[in-house]
Amino acid sequence: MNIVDASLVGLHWNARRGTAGYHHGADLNNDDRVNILDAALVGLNWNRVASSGGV
Ligand SMILES: [Ca+2]
Repeated sequence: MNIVDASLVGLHWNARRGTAGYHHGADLNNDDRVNILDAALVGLNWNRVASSGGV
């Protein structure tokens, strides 16, 4: 997680899967929405590599 991940979450904030604003890279917990839970994951995993392999 780094500034790129944080930027993706910000750019795609509140987007849902299937909409134009959605980006898989911003949906860190894969719940089909980009929201506070994804932002929290960025904070928790700052400077760590995502176990899922990332984007
Ligand atoms: Ca999410």
